[in-house]
Amino acid sequence: MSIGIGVIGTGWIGEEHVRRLTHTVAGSEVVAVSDIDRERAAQVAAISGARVIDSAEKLIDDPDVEAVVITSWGPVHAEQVLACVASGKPVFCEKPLTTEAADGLRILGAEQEIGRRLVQVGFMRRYDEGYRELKRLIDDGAIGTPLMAHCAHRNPTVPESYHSDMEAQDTAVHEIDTLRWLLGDEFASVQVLRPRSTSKRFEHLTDPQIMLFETVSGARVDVEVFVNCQYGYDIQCEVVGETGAARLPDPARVHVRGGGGNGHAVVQDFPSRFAAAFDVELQEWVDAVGAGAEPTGPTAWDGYAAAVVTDAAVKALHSGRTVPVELTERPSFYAPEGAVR
Ligand code: NAD
Ligand code: ISE
Repeated sequence: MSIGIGVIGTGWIGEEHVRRLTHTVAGSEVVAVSDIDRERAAQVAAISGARVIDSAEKLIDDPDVEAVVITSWGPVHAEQVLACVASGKPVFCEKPLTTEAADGLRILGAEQEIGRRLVQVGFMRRYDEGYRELKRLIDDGAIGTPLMAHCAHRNPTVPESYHSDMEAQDTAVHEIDTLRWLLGDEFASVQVLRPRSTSKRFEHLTDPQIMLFETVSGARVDVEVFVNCQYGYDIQCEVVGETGAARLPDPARVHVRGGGGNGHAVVQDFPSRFAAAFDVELQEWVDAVGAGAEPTGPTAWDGYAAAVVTDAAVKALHSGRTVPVELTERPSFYAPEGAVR
């Protein structure tokens, strides 16, 4: 028996997830899609033979839809997630859960009121084999207590609609979630530095940015966000502990010597860099939904905590100051480690 899934937002990643849920993930069937761009929705619906439904609200209420995947734009996630929770349906929401932390708090309240965790957030790096190995090493004490982490998040280019706040809200949000999970620590403050801007950006964009975080236990994390690096999709992460350092591996690529060089090709985009992670992420979500269990991945708390940090990073970018990260007390409903592996 397959789970009937409704997908809201049939843009770039919506289409990817419809393909994945149709051809790769076992136990799922995309039965309905919705997008404000109806023509686009119809094209994507054809991948799985799904119905096109006029609005997100109607899709959520549709009796054939047993669970919802939200892949619309970040600023509209909050209301759509709240509608899913109100209907008692499990919902997988692409990151960011909300672009503002206040909306995340509303989602935490709604889930607690209904008394069941229904929300999973699409922080897919937790499903990447390299990051999982890093996490195992840190948890096993292989590098001692973590003191620092150095990260880089480089995209080749971004569209003109991408703006400076999105370097935190849309891009560094991945490192923010991943480092909370890897270190088992919350962020306490953030400062944002503006290096010389690249001439390859759209004029309105501050790029690159360097985000400097301090965690509650005093570790330091630096994240270089550079979304017009031109040469490829490059994700770097090194965690330095008291007795060793552990670095995220580059994706497996054949090493070539010759033609005056000695190295391997750089991955060009995030779909190929994290394809396997997306597959595992959605399979585990479908398995949990199919079993009638609560989701096992990143929770609404994780989505809220990330949004508090990105709110602070946006303030830090505009003010030039170090901004504190102020989380509300974690409700016992979200276990101390949440669903974090
Ligand atoms: P996109 O612009 O290609 O697609 C978004 C779609 O949502 C568009 O078709 C738009 O018409 C639709 N939409 C907007 N408002 C809507 C509404 N109210 N109801 C229904 N549809 C609506 O964007 P994208 O790149 O596919 O990104 C979508 C989301 O996925 C974003 O939150 C983004 O951050 C996230 N994302 C995550 C990853 C990842 O690595 N996990 C990668 C890419 C995108
Ligand atoms: C995009 O939305 C993603 O989530 C990608 O993983 C990230 O690399 C990119 O910067 C975002 O815009």
